[in-house]
Amino acid sequence: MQASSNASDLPATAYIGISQIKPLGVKVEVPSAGGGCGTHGGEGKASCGSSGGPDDMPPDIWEKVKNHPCYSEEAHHHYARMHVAVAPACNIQCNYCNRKYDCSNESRPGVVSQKLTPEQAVKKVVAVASEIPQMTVLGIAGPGDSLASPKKTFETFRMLQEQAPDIKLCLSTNGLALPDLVDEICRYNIDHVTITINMVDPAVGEKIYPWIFWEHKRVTGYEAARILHEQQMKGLEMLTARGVLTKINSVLIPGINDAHLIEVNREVKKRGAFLHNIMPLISEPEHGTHFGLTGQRGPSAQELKAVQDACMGGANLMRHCRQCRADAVGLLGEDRSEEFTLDKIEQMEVVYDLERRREYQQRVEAERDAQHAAKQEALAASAQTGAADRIKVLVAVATKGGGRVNEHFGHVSEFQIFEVSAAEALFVGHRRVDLYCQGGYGDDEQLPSVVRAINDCHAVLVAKIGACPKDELSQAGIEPVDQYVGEFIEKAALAWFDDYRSRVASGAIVHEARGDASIRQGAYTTSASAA
Ligand code: CLF
Ligand code: SF4
Repeated sequence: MQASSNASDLPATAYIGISQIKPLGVKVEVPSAGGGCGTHGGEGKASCGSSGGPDDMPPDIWEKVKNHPCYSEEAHHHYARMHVAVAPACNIQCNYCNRKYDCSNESRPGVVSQKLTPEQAVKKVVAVASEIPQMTVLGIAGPGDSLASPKKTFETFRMLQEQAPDIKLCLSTNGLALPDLVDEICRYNIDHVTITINMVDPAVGEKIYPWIFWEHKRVTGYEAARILHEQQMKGLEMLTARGVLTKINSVLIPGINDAHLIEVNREVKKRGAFLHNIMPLISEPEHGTHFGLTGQRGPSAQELKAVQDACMGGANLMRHCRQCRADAVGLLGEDRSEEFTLDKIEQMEVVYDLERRREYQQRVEAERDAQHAAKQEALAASAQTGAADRIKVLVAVATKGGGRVNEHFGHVSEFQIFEVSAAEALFVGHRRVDLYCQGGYGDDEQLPSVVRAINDCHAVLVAKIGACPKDELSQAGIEPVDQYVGEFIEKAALAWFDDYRSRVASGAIVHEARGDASIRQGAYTTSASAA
């Protein structure tokens, strides 16, 4: 195994401010894939990312990701995933986790409503898939570590494969037990595995992991982090060799691993990771975690984006993660788990109609093709106007799905954020907010928090907006835009940007940089997701 510190041009343990981080700009050499059952190794995967499409990757890889909402940014506008909480145990301790809550690796801190047996879990998946034909992926992501309870995890996958063979299987793990279970993962055709890797240097790791449970005893400190690191790297290499698409999740912890995540990105790319998902630490005292209780803060929106941008050129980035619950159901950013409690499933008449699911998904594909064509058309039009300037701005978009500007400002619980330039409109994240519209009336007390959440944006694209929020946004320097109702997002964002540039060029307005924005902690609360 290559020592992580040798591969970096930054000292692995040195802390530098996020503002000092520069984009990588270097190509990392990718070793050829190992043998085994894998047919696509590191180099094939590394050329494509979550925003890639069929033109950016081999057809067999596209087949695996095209309707996986986490592995394809485009797919997440159309397809849903669900998690079943069958894996309660964990074999390590992370300083951002409280055992009473969901696994923070793949879910926000929040109590899992119901832990399930494999039989209950499969029943629930079949019921959800019957009701939500765009639900294409089952993930096991806790509430502990999926591979710390391997019997329950694999039994669930085995039974589901028999009953709903079209559903893709996905799991997430801290990686400690991974090398021993790669054969099982391949046996059940689990094509998507997430490993949470927060460090590639045990000196950084010991600040994140107080202990691991290893070979029947508790190991602490540097040694614990060293073992975990070695298992994670070994597991990733084994998955790559077998052709399993692997995503790496990293929790960005300011002052501990922010600068170091660039090196993590390099190391996982070398080992064939398909995607790297850098997520903000969620840390509040009321979560009862070590970090929450000791005042460790999470990053701001600009800090998160700076680290993500600095990793461009390394492993491809996922930026649309919603840090969802270990029992989440629905599109990313929505949670329909309350509709599918065990009691409710008992009352449901469940018919698993594979044909209906296929027909529905064909209609979704037609919509995606239209979205793709609209984006290409808008880019071509934008190119013709000549991009003499290098202006790049963020815009917030109100959408309820389908990749269109189709939500009222007052009904938004999450804005999608696009970075727009003359050359492209790129999805770069989302911002959770409290609903402005409460029971049919605008709640003006919510407006400052909405402005704070999108304060780094130059405009907000909405289907409709009232006079009061319009004024408040304008005063804050954020342009409310409601003339692109129902348009595909990229097309609308590029069209607005063309107009913006021409106003700047004519001197009608002055282009100015925006400030920072805050990421809402404990993002998915009931009040925000209700309604
Ligand atoms: Fe679930 Fe994770 Fe599979 Fe997705 S989630 S096990 S890869 S199906 Fe997705 Fe949720 Fe982010 Fe995870 S949005 S937390 S990345
Ligand atoms: Fe918690 Fe997940 Fe870390 Fe285990 S791996 S301690 S469940 S965050």
